[in-house]
Formats: sequence, C-alpha cells, structure tokens
Amino acid sequence: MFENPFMNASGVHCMTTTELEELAQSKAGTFITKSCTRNKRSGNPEPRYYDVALGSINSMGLPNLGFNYYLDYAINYEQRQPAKPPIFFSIAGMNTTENLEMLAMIESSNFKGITELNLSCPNVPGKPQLAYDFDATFSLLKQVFKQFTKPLGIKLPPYFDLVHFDQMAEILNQFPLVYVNSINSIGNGLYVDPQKESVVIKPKEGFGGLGGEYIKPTALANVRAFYTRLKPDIKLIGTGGIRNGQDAFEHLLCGATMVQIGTELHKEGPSIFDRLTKELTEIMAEKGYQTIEDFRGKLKTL
Ligand code: RRO
Repeated sequence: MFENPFMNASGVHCMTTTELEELAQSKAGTFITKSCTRNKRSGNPEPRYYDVALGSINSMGLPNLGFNYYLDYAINYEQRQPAKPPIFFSIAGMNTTENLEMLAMIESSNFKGITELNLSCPNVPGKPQLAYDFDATFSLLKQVFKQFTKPLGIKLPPYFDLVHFDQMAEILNQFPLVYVNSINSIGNGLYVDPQKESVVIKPKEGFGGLGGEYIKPTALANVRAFYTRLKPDIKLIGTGGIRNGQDAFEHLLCGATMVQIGTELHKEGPSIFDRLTKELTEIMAEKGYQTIEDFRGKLKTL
C-alpha cells in the first residue's frame, strides 16, 4: 500500500489546507495533518521555530486550526482521491477527556485513514510529554481502545534507556496499535547564539524541541529498539534526522515501514520528496535491492 515510504512529519508544512494540498501534489507517498486540539489554538509567542546548521529548535506550542478544520479536509481529500494511499490525521488533546472526545468523533465520522495520537508534544508550558509517564500512557491506551476501532498509531518521544524501551514495548504490545512513530523532537534543548549572547526562540526562555541532523542517532536507536521489541503487527514509522536518501535507507534498515521528514522539509519545501525518492532509488539500485522489503529491518550486528 505504501510503495513510496516518504511523508512529512506532523507539524511541518501541514497547518493549512494550502500546505496540505502542496504535500498531496508532491512526490510524498502520503502525508499527515498538524497535530490538532478540539478548538483552534494560536500557540506560543514568536519567534518559535529556528533553523540552525545541524537542525532546528522549535517551541510552537501546538498552534492549529482546530479538529474540525483538519477532519473536514481529510474527509474531503479522501472523497476527491479515493485511489490514493490513506492520509494520516494527527491529534494531540490537552488531556484524556479531549483525546477521547476527538477519537469518538473520528470513530463516528466518514474518515477512512489512519489516526496518529501524539503523546509527545514537548512545548506546552506546564504539560509534560505524556509518554514519559508509563502508567498514564497505559491507562490512556486502555480507555482509547475501549471505544476506538479504526486504525490508530502513536507518536512517541525519544527514550534513552534500554529498560525504558523494554517497559514501553511491554505496554504497547498489549494494544492493537497499527504503528509506533519514533521520534518526536528531542524535548527541551537549548540553542545559544554566541554573537548575540542570546537564545534564538522566545517561548520558555529559549528551550525547545530539537530536530534534524542532531537527532538522527537517537531516532535510529528508538526505531531499532522498538522494531526488535514490538509484535510484528505494530509497524514502525521512522522520524528524525532524515536529510537525504542515505538517512532514509538507514531508518528502513533499522525497521521503519515509513519515514517522515520534518526539519529538512521545513528548510527545502515539498520538492524535497523528489530528491529523496531519487536518492533512495539510486542507493537501492547500487546495492542491487529491488524492493524495500529486501532490506527492511535487516540491520547487522557485530
Ligand atoms: O506544536 C509544537 O510545539 C510541537 C508539537 Br505538538 C510536537 O509534537 N512536537 C514538536 O516538536 N512541536
């Protein structure tokens, strides 16, 4: 179904229907909407996203045009493009009630695509990333799957400890998730401009989620750790540090089924998907691989 593994990472180039249509018309295999809340939010004060040489730092604060805006777009897209691969719809409620309410509305709607529950937004002041609380994650997923029967994936923050991979995988394996998306930005980094002797984004005294080249090894570790721990029906989406075909190849080798592009899509725009597709195809041809299945997950150890 997903011959082309490339898509945007939620948050980048997917806030408005204009941006979403640009993704729809790009070489991406499919695309995902900006994480939304029940009602629209303006997010944190600007500047709140900053590109740096090795990546990006953001503290957007979940600005979005509201649940109905994205659900209407997604359903309309499906009706216009019934033959296209499924579209992904991202939600990030501020609490359990809001998440369950949005899921109930998706459940009873005509939406046929895949829902992504974002458990890892690092940028709403006072709200910790839910998936760092293992008990709260288990309890939320229990409630979610009591009512929700459509395909559901979750977006996780990065973990940095093998025991945490074990514990989270044990929780996730109890649920009929269709995928796990690793990773969200590495939360609460701090970028310093030495000339100005200043931080570069306004919210939270300059603290924000890191993306891009900085985070690729952490992203690959998370994809690999979950690929080797989750039951095979839970697929992996690999996100983090993909700037070229080789980075995508590495994510696929670690076990990703799809790969998402955030920082580099923000820098380059949707034409990046032409370049990435071409570069990955070239690498596969050089290595003599006909399909992604020939090498997916087959990372060697020493
Ligand atoms: O909007 C954001 O600040 C944001 C979100 Br919801 C997220 O999941 N990840 C991120 O880096 N920024």
